[in-house]
Amino acid sequence: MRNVTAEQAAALLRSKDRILILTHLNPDGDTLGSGFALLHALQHLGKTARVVCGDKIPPKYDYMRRGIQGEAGFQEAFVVAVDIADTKLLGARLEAAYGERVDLCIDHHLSNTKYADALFLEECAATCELIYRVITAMGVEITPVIADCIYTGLSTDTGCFRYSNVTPETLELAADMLRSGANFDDINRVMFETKTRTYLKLEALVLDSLELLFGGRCALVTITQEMFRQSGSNETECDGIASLPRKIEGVSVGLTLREREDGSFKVSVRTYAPYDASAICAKMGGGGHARAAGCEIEADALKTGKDRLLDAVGTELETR
Ligand SMILES: [Mn+2]
Repeated sequence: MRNVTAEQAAALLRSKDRILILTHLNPDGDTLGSGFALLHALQHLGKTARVVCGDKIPPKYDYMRRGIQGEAGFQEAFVVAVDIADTKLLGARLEAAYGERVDLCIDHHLSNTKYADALFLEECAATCELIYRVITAMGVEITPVIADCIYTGLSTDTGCFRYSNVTPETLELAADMLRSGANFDDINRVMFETKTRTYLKLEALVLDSLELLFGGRCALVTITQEMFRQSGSNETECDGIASLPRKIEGVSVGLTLREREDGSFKVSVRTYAPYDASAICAKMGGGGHARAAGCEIEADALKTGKDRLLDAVGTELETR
């Protein structure tokens, strides 16, 4: 593994063709915005590229695909991962195929496991900030669709510019994307306002599962497969739920446990300063950012997994 700059990443991409862009499981606005912005930029340079994801990409992101040319018979010659801290986040199928052969990774997670041959890593609000720097270093103009993609990553990874990860540079880049024609009002509505009916039903069930712990300083909600069945919702609609527990007055650590089909649980941890979500998740073999991180609980180990998680939370609340 070698660390590279935006300019070096751009030079690398310029020298390659047939570029496969990997995005993470449970895809969000940042991994998809990064992937599709890069894909559009590469197409501009006359290259073929494709974005893939181990999960189905929700249709609300379809606007990122406008102007993409089909690439029948595409056979990748260079593999790029965007916004992916660990090859586990590719999902089993893509990890088996590409986990050991990622040529370039562009990422903003300090917990990155350095699996790629070349790594462009800086801590910032969204991987889209880094993608913007790579695209401009490649000499590609920011078209309206690229602006839409980058704006989406910036806004979704910052809770619409509300979280502490926002810097003056984040806001300046967002302003630049508006100048380049980003449909920010439509994007904000789709990402932050619009809820499906099935999601609202799910949210009601999830709120019923709420547990307040550590004297109300920690809140935990659980999403089960049964709740998906009852509400008609599914995991692609769960983005917003992780931020729910932390909204409760007095809560500094919010935990969301989401059951997968195989019975394992995905844990999302959201904190307020000074509590470190990535420190909590590191003790569970996971990682992420200071205020937003994730880890796993194995199938059939819910009780012990939850105990370990709450131990980690307790330590964090006591020692900070
Ligand atoms: Mn991200």
